Amino acid sequence: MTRLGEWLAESRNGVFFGGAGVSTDSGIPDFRSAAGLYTKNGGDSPEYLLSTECLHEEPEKFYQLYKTELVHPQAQPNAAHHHINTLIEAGHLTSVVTQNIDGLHQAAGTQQVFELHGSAWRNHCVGSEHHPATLEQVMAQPGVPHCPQCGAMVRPDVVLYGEGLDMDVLNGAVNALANADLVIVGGTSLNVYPAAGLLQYYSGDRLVLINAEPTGWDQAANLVIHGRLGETLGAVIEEMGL
Ligand code: CNA
Repeated sequence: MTRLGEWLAESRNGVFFGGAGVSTDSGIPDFRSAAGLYTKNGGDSPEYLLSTECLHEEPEKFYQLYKTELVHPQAQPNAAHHHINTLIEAGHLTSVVTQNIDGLHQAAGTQQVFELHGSAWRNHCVGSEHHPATLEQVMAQPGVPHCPQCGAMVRPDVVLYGEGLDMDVLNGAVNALANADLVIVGGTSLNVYPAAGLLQYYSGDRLVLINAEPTGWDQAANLVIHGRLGETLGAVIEEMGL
């Protein structure tokens, strides 16, 4: 058996920690690989275009990028989301900590998901009443969406550059990582903080990194696999007979 297969088979409390690379096979581009967002948008940086400053000062610009590049309501979970859910159902992993905002782990059946950066599927207006809005309502209006009830701009419940993480989500993720007997990190360049820094709460010796490219955390991991997530997890699940 491979080392990953052995560790997963022994794990009862594992956590999967992921990023945009988990969803690339669903047709959602990530930020930092060759075809990602960071190689496009010549002028403004993605950090500015996805910041709270841009949302409030140039909402048209924000929504232009957000609606065309970041949000893909038709996307379906891919093999990686399904394999992770299989490992949860088999009792080897307990939860997912994700930087993604696409809701695809839940679409694959996973219930315990700590969405560090929120979800595109939840939205509210910036008026004093914070009326909720659906993603459908956001996407149906051209350009900047407005609240049908009060007319204020609608914004997604996602954590933009310049904003802090939700404390309940953060505490849940920290707790899961601190109690984990194995952590599999997959499909993330681990460049975005504070999310990447949460890995420091895992104090065990089974930190596994699965990523298409090297990351700055490769030296800190106990096992590094440079490969595609769907295929790597598919092979290990087969090996485990799941
Ligand atoms: P990133 O910085 O773009 O890194 C993604 C990493 O995944 C890269 O190192 C790729 O090499 C790797 N990768 C891509 N596809 C695969 C694959 N199939 N198998 C294995 N590795 C792969 O993205 P991060 O998540 O690290 O950055 C954090 C940002 C990106 C968060 O704030 C996210 O909200 C944001 N984001 C989210 C989505 C989404 O919700 N699907 C999409 C794009 C960006």
